[in-house]
Formats: sequence, structure tokens, C-alpha cells
Amino acid sequence: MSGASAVTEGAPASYTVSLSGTLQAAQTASATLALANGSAADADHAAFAAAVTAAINSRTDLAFDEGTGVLTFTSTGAAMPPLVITLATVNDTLVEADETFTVSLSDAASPSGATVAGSGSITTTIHDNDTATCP
Ligand SMILES: [Ca+2]
Ligand SMILES: [Ca+2]
Repeated sequence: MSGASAVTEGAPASYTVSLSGTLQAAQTASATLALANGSAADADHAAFAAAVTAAINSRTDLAFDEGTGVLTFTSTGAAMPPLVITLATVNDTLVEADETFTVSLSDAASPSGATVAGSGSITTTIHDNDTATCP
């Protein structure tokens, strides 16, 4: 996966999940997607699982379990179009230090027996856009 290493507070961060190689039709591949806060808190960004679901939208080749974080791709016999996840960051009015969180992909495998490998993580820094002023 690839994605944003830094965004300004209030701007969206985007992450792209792709699969190189083309699986035979009906073969499946799965991986676990997760977000872990570093110095950021849940209030600093939108809910990651909901963002993944929104990114899949009406695609029928992908399914995501918001409880377990498992993303499953079922091949149509063509290459998987990349999945672009857009995660909003919250433009609060607090004066803060930069905040970090990490989006990771792990446990890539194929329940249907194809050979699928992959992992990776991206740490994104939210740069604060608020200032405090002493009059
Ligand atoms: Ca914030
Ligand atoms: Ca702020």
C-alpha cells in the first residue's frame, strides 16, 4: 500500500491498496487493514473502518469486515483496480503539536489457495494549523 506521510489538519489523507499480479477468476485474496493512533486520537481523524467501506462503495470485487478489518478481494479474472481510501482529518481549533497515526496492511493471504504476500505500514503526520498568540 501507499499513502500520505503528512497532511495539514483538516485535509484528507489518502491510502491506496493495490494487488500486483492477476488472480484467476474466483480466486480470493485477503488482508487486514488497521489504523493505530500514535500521538493522534480518534477525535483527530474520521473512523478508518467507515472510510474503507466508503471507498469500496458499490464495488462487488471487494468486501470489508469493519469488525475484524479483513479486506477480501474476489477476482473477476482481471487485475484488481486499486482501492483508494480517503480519510478525513478533523480541523479542530486546538493549538497542538503534530499528531501521528499509522495505517497498516498485514496478514495478506489467499483463502482460496493462490499465493499472495504483502505487508506494510504508513505513518501519517497531521500538521497542526492553529496558533496561539500572546497579545
Ligand atoms: Ca487535532
Ligand atoms: Ca488543531
